[in-house]
Amino acid sequence: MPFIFTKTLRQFLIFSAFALIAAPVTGADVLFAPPGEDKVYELWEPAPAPNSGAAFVEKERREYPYDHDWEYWSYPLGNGHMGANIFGRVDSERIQITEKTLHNIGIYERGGLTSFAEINLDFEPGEISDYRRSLNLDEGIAHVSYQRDGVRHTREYFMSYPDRVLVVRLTADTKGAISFILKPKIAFLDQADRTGTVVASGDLVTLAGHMPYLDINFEGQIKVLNEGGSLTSATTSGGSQIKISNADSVTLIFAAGSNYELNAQRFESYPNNKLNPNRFPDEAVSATIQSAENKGFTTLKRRHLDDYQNLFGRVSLKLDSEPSPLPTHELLAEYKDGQTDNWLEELMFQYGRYLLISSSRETSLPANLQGTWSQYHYTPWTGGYWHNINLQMNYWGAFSANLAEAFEAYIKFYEAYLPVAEKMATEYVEKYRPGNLSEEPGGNGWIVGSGANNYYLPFAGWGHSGPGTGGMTVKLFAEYYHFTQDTDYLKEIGYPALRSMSRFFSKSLQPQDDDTLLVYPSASPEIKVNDPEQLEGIENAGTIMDRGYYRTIGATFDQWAVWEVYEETLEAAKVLDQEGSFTEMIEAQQKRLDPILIGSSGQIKEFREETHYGSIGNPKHRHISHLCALYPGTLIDDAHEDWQAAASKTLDFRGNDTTGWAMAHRMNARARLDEGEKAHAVYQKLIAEKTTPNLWTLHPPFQIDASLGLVAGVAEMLLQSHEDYIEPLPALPKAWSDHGHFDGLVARGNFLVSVEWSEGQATRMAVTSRAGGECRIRYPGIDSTSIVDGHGRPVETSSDEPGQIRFETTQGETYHIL
Ligand code: FUC
Repeated sequence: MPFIFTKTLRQFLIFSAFALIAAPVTGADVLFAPPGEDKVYELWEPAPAPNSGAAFVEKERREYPYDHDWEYWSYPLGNGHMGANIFGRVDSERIQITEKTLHNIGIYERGGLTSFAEINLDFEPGEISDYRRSLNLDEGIAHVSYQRDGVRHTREYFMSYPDRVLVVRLTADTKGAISFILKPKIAFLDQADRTGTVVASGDLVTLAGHMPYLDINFEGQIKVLNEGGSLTSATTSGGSQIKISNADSVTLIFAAGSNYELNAQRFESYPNNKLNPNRFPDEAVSATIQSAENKGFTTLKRRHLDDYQNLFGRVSLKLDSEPSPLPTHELLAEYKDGQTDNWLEELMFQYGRYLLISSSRETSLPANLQGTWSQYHYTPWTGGYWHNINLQMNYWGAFSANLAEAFEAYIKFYEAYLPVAEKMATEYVEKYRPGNLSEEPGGNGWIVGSGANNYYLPFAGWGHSGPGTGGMTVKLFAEYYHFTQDTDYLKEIGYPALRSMSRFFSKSLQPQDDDTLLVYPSASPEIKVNDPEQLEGIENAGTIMDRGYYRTIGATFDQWAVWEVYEETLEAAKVLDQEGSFTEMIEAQQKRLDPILIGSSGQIKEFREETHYGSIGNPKHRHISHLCALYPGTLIDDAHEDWQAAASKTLDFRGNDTTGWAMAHRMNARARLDEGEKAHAVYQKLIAEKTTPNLWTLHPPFQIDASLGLVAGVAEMLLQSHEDYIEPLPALPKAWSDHGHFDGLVARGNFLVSVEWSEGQATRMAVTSRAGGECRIRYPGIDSTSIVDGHGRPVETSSDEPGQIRFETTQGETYHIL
């Protein structure tokens, strides 16, 4: 299923962006070093992260705990399964570990992510100088370097996906200079929700325990591999440790696991019968450690780099930027102070790609609300999969930013929860639309509600989110196909998911007197009416539910979701030649949805009964769910200029004073409208107001969605392809326009695209066809350019109208637009 990124493709890619052009084209073996590409993407600081300890949390933000040191200053590493936060300290180093399956009861008593372990490395005091720590994004490696009493000490940290371990390597420029005490702890062992032991024996520390609530058995092991010097281990009731004395170098290998298995049973009942209490992760964790030990540090590092760089290295970017010499917190402080810097904007994009690679891999669980990182006993919002925007936002950028494999984590998750999602759809139809009930298994489609986690799937359609959450989710399944063109996937997974969601939607619609079909019951995620007086005088007003949530009929979000899912289902059916009575039925229904209405203020209405802008709900609300029809949807498109104008106006009304993720959504929406300056302005605001010195982004508190959503946003400003054409530079803001390029972004149809620009105009463009098929490009003046293939042979093109061309492509071939 995953597409393969071969060396030849990479060569094509580098070649295509930077080579040739005026000179005769000689073939893919011509390689030019990309000019000015010797830059290093890194976060760095001249001081260790502050640390008040795991137990020290503040409670300010909506009563959620937060650890300022961890959230602002530590560097995150991850391999999808685990996360590690590195503080880089020289007195007592703190490495905090998260393992995605470790959950306690959580703040809503439906399960929630909890921290796994705290590993300290206690060093002797000494005279420290010349300190530097960094997180190198080109390598996926954190570094610490300093002089202690005249000896240079260096550390490297990486989280390997292929070997499923965290590796920490300590070296010094003087033999025998490395001494420290390794003190691992099970996080929050003083809390009643877990028991466990930490046993140090020889060169190994084992942290093993049990969490009765979900029957979790967990285990972590740390192996110490020293060259030179000696080890002494001690296990006492006060803690277990290994003392490392006078080593030349030390490698620490950490692995962890639990008895969690991803399958339908996880979601069946709550909270009982979740896991098999007689299964223990000991054997698997021991085998992982053994296998990593056998490989040794050099091999582990090479395997990590091969794996990581194959993903990270796919996109090169230059946003008219020069690398900054400043430490990251100073760069950010200056930015917040108004000295905006394109380098930081470029770095945030690449960092978002790094965070996605680190938190979502083919065999891991998906990226959750905090990616894969939590230092908390009770993670804010449970650290779950919030399906009323956050989860989807995590993956919006995956496809265009050339990381489609990251979404496979979610596909596996979906396959596991599907039987329960189908049962819930049946319950839903039974409850609200009993006349439409099908008795067949899966016959009512599937649904997914908002606050899911690894052990729990919520019902959709309560007051705070309508059935559209499932529609917004399955849209990602369609995008996976558009970007990869993987028809086997479409046949086996994508189309069945779309078709089944369409089936559910077809049952949730209620015919109206005016012949429209409206979703009932329906809601726009999180919209509340706090004062019932607001609804006075509004004809056909909905109902105020528990806690103020507003329930209605045919909210724009739900109507859009039905329209979009029908559209994708119809398209997929055509690709697979599966059209028939079902597709005819939904095609007929799609025409009766009347999804977009314009209100008296010229706004896109969020609710059909809405009059002027803001007449229902909070006019400054963070959610802009009705504008999902614009992004990630395709309903508000170039064929509907009036809707686009209304969407722009709605964004103006809503404003940008909002949470981190909500800014990222606005950025994408503005990009879709080709409003480059406005997209850029909200991006700048996200960096200035919601970004921490470790470049994480905040709701607040910390959530991963804005960091991943902005990846989609930047890509959307540079390249679009949702309207059947590849459109380079649709929303290039002035600040980036003098000179820049991108190389390796992906367009629908699975075209790898490279563009160079100068003074706001594309000056070179190359497209590598990864799946064959027709390539269509829209760009002013493109119909008067000529196109050659990778061998310099002219390519025949045709043009339907000015500014557009189309031509047939051969899989694997690169086309240069001159
Ligand atoms: C949605 C949002 C909140 C928050 C939560 C995790 O409910 O409305 O702002 O991001 O998810």
